[in-house]
Amino acid sequence: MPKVFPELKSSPIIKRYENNPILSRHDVPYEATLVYNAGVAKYEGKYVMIFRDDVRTAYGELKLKGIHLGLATSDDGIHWNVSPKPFLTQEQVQTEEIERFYDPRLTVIDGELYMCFAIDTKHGLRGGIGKIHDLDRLEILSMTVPDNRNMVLFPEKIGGMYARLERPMPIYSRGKDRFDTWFSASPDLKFWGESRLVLGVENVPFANDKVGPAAPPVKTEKGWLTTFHAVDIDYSRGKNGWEEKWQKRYTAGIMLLDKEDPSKIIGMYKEPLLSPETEYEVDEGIRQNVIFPGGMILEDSGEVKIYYGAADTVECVAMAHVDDLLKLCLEK
Ligand code: BMA
Repeated sequence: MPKVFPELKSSPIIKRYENNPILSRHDVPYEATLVYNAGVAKYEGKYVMIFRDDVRTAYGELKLKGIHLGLATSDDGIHWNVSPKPFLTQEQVQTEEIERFYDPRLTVIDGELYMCFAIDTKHGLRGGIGKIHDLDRLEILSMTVPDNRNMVLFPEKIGGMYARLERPMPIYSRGKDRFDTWFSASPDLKFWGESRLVLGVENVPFANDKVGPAAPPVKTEKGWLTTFHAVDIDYSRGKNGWEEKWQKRYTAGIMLLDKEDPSKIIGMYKEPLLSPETEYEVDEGIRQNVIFPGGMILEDSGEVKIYYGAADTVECVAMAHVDDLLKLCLEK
C-alpha cells in the first residue's frame, strides 16, 4: 500500500466545463453550506438534479446542523434553477430511527423517476430506493440492512429484473475499509437478491481502500457504461482541509459491463477517468482531493455529461464523447 499518493492524472479525453462549479451554496435560496454529490437525470423534457445540501454552523465549520436534499432543473444541463424550497429537509425524514438522507442518485425507468440514497439511522447506514412523484413527493420502496450504500439503479430491466450496483461495507470479513462493488437484482425494486461481486479493490490499480458505484450506468451498443469511485489513502498526510486528518483521495474510474449480465466487467480503464487536479477539487472546500460522480447523461450527439461533487463542497460537470469512453474501457 503506498504511503504517499502516487501521481494520478485525468484522462485527456474528458474536459471539465470551463465555468465549473455549476452549482454551489451561492445558488441556493435557503440555508446551504455545502452543495454537492447530486443525482441528475433527463426527465419529462428537462434535466433534473437532486443535490445534497449540508448545513454547517458556518462555512469552514465542521459541525453539521442538518442535511437536506435540494431540487434544481435545467434546459441545457449546465445552467440550473434551484427550487425555492428543498425537496426534502432533514426534519421531514427524521423519525425515532432515521437521522438523515443524503447522496441522491436519480434513474428514470419506464418514464418514472427513482432515487437511491444513503440513510443514516441509529442502527447503521442503509441504502434506500424510492419513487419520486411529481418532483414533489418521495415514496420509499425499500431499505437495505446496514451497512450498504452508494446504490444506483440501471435504467431498464435486464433479463426481466430490475438491477442495481451497490457498495456494502464488510468490516470484519475484509478488514476495515476494503469495500467493493456488488450487483443485485429484483423483480419489483423491493426484494433484492442474486447478489454478485462486480469489482474488488484489488482490481483497480489506483485504489487501495474502496471502490463503489458512482453515477447510474448508461446503455451503449457495447454494454453498460458506468463510472465508479475509487479511494486511495496517503498515510503520511496530516491535517488539511477542515479536518484533523483527511488522508483519502477520491477519483472516478470508468468501466463497461456486459449488456445481458451487468455483474460481468468487459472492459475497464486502468487509470482514473477523473483525478483531482483543479483548485476546486484539490484545495478549496471542506475536503481535499475529492471527485465523486453522481450523474451521467448520454446525449443523442454522443456527448456524455458526467456530474460530480468536488471537494465535498460544490457540484461540477465534465464532458467526453461516448466513443472515446468506450475506447478507454476496451483498450488493452
Ligand atoms: C463518502 C461520502 C461521500 C463523500 C466522500 C468523500 O463517505 O460521504 O458523499 O463524497 O465520503 O468525503
